Amino acid sequence: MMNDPTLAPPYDVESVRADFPILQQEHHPGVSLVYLDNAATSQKPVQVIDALDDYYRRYNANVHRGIHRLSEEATAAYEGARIKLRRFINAGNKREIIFARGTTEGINLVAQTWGRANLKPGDVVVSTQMEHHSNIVPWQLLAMEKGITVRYVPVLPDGTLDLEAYANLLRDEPVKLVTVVHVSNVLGTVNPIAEMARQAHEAGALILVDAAQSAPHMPVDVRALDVDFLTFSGHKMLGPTGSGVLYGKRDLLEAMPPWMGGGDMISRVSLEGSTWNDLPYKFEAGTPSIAEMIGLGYAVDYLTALGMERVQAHEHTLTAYALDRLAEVPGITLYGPDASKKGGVATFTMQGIHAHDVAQMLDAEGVAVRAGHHCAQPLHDRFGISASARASFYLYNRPAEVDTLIEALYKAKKTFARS
Ligand code: 7TS
Repeated sequence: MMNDPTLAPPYDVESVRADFPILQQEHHPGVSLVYLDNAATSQKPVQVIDALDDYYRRYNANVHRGIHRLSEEATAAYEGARIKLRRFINAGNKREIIFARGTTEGINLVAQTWGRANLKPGDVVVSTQMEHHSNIVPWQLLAMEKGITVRYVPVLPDGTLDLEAYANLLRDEPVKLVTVVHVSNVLGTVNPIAEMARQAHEAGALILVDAAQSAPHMPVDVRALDVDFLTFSGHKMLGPTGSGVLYGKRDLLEAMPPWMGGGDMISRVSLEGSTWNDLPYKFEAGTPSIAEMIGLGYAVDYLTALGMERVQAHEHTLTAYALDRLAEVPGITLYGPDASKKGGVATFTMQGIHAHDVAQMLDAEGVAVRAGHHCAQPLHDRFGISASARASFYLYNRPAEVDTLIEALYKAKKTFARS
């Protein structure tokens, strides 16, 4: 019965907002904060802030080491977070949940362990033109080292991937790995990962998914998608910076060599050589981000209690409204597909006003957006622009904030018309 959406209480954005202390403050004297930079990082609810506070006040200790009570409590909370994260993405086993500092580290881990061990000169890795730099540069580094080739699936004018080109690459080239973003941080495009995974596997390739912009905003089920690796950042989903996850299928992770060497990742060390710890610890060298991962566990509790379907529906309504209203503003160009095909991102340029100036003028009105290339320069090159402004939404944003954004944009236009 719990899953019957007709029985769920309506989404109450005001009670969600009440959990976020930062949203209660003024951005400038007399101007309230309209935080629309959620694709960069999310704000944190009091439940997560309190979890960090409680850890440092009451049971701060290193994990997996001490026999004392504090260390046991810290270890239980830290490993408890792993179980929460396993459930959150429906992984089959908690050993498949590798804790990492974020998406960037997750991708680099796969490149440096699986990639180094399995790729040889001539092998092809397929990425796309809409990737964040963190899913381009690690493969370029590997290409310099191993002589592999990186190919990119082009982006069509509507901001979706050219899936015909993708199928052709898989058919014509010795592709060993497809590495693709689930939801673009600029266009908002939701890529058809289950279908892309099916095609990759049919061609004998593995697939790695950058879920930095999907895991915080929609249900993600690694088994339903049938992906080999998937990674995301805690700080974009209400959790602390320095927290994140790399999911990998167990047999793949078992066969991969470790990456960083040090404490915790070994089984036995002698001066002649060492053996490795079991999963997931083989990939978790050194003292990890203990408080941060515990905090991320609380963030997952918060998201799960709200329900990811409801978070997604709320953001969809906001995005559709924002795109409609933005389209009314003269001189605006919007990038990416329509609301039905995208996550909570609205990226635009304004004729005659540089994106940085747009962001600065919005800031004066209390509206925080990001301007620049959003760590996706090849994508900006594709659309022939060097910078854009981006409003990105999350579970605490309300339609009235879209209105504030639009009013601030009209004001910016007026100011520029005068100058
Ligand atoms: N992949 C995508 C799709 C992202 O949006 C980001 C961060 C990353 C990877 C890297 O995540 P990190 O947590 O390891 O840094 N994106 C953004 C952004 O759009 N604005 O600021 C950071």
